[in-house]
Amino acid sequence: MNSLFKSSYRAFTNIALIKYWGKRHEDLFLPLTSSLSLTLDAFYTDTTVEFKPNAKADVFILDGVQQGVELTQKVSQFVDLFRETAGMNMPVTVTSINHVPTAAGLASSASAFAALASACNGALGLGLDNRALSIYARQGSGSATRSLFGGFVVWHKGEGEDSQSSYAEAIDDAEWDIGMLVVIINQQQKKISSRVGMAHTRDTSPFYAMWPSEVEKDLAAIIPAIEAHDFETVGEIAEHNAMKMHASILASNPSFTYFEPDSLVAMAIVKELREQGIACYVTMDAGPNVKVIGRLSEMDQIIARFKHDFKADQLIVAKPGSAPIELKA
Ligand code: 2P0
Repeated sequence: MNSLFKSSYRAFTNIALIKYWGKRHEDLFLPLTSSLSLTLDAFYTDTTVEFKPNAKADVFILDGVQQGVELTQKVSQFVDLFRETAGMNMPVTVTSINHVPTAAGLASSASAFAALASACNGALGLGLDNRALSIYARQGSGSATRSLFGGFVVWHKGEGEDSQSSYAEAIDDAEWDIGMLVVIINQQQKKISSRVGMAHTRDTSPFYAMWPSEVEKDLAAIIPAIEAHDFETVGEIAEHNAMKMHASILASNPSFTYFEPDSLVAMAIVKELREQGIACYVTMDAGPNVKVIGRLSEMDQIIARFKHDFKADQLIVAKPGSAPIELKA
């Protein structure tokens, strides 16, 4: 519903094919490298923002539960970016429903901050475009930058400490034969958040020195492959990029990993499918869940094989998703 000072948006999560792992500026959420993702339709956050001139304080309700001081403050600080832009200071009530297994490596923060940025823009009538909103979303969570667009999206790292130069851009609508099978291995909160994990990797992993140049190479190779709809090259580059990120994480000191035994089971299945002539590839984020990049036209065969080792409710097919959409009453 959208009335005076009120607006609702749905934003979709995204999964990086070329990962963001490490910041050069913590407070501004400026990344060390650019990254590239595919927005997915199956995981999203619905958020309503309402500014209330007579309210006493900000309120944040997530999945029907009013949140405590810590999370509310996080939301308040983010909304402050918009209140400053609008030159007003009205309290806000933010109501969100997450259709994403929270903090299980499915980037709920990506859809959450993209939806919140879009709804703040709508509620305050600021008229910012999605590129401008991606700069706001970035300051909530890095991966949220990319959820302001649909299909394949690049997040440009930008220059120096210039916040305005680090934004997202859509490069391809992904309306071809590509999607993801998300294999839910564990829905529990992850033990080491991305924020902590990426700083630890950057600061202690000797392999991290190679990461920025590997990302540059992978981006330069994957963008033309996406433009050519070359599924196999896209998948190969994405899988290799994810493994390089996880190898760099493993080489941290003290070492850690997001892999769990079933993550390795899923990876072995993907190799087996490839040997049988079904091209599919693995990517993984800051959690144990495995995302299988596959042709939508071959998903039934991929799922049939996964069902030997996983339950049906652990397997979710996602098609490419869109930019945030306004929810009207
Ligand atoms: C990505 N991930 O590119 C990478 C790959 C997880 C692994 O972005 O500190 O929640 O809020 O910027 O965005 C997850 O990290 O971290 C993430 P912050 P974020 O999708």
